Amino acid sequence: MKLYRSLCDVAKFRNAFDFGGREVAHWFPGHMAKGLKRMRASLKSVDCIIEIHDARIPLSGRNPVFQETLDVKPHLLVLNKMDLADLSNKQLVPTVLEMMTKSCRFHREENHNYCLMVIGVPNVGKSSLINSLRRTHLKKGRASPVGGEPGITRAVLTKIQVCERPMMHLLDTPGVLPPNIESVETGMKLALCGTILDHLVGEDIIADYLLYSLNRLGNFSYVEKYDLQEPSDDIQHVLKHIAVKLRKTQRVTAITGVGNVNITIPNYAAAAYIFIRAFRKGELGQVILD
Ligand SMILES: Nc1nc2c(ncn2[C@@H]2O[C@H](COP(=O)(O)OP(=O)(O)OP(=O)(O)O)[C@@H](O)[C@H]2O)c(=O)[nH]1
Ligand SMILES: [Mg+2]
Repeated sequence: MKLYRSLCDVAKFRNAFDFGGREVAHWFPGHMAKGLKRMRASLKSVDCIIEIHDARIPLSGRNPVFQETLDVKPHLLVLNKMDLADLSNKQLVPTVLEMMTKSCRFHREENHNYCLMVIGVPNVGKSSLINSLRRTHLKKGRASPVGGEPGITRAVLTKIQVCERPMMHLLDTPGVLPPNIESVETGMKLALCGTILDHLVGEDIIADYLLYSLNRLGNFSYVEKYDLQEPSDDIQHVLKHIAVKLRKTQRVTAITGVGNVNITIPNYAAAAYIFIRAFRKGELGQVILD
């Protein structure tokens, strides 16, 4: 791997991102408000809450609304989307069991039938975690649909068995964002990690924020991956290389004074889509944005 991080390289990068007067992304559709209400209503039958976080945004990914409205103890925070996720899955059942049996509220001798609620912002892997626990402990297939876009789970509180001894059910819930996201920067990190629908923020700006973040963190894996000469802070330049390398170009006809000419231009929108997806799949390396 080449080492680009000379003083000269660092100096040429932006040290702040220009949001250009953008407003905080707002995505709090009906299913989130309804979901939150139903989650609160079923707290009485819940023995433990598992709150899933995207490990890349341990701070920005926290939804303060959960702390305010779903204040049930025990409450376990799980950092998902990291390589050790499989390992933590296996440890999860013994961990929550210990938490529940130690907690006064659930010190009920006769209760060996546990109900846990899995909460988190959209697309962090709540349903994946439930499926994975079910696979590990019951050797059973997928019970909850999973997808690369936020807002896959909309049905409120589907109860899924994940373990036989002890009998444990998990309640899957729709991902919920805070109704008011703290700042544009927090919103951009949430968008980059796929918790907000891309078109509500704009893939062009998400791609630029990704480039800014990679450079800020000295992560230049994109340079070799997309055949650039050196790191760049110019998103158009980077997207052009991505488009050319992956043949995302368009033939257009230009009208000139001496007749029509066919020219090939990069498809910047397709390149931005590819750049963002590569980051989300971990192809640009592991990154902590906070
Ligand atoms: N790289 C990586 N991807 C993961 C991990 N866990 C889940 N995913 C992916 O993240 C995406 C979202 O997973 P889901 O389980 O649908 O997330 P969710 O929190 O249930 O999402 P909503 O129902 O939309 O709120 C899917 O593409 C999963 O394959 C993980 O540990 N690492
Ligand atoms: Mg889900």
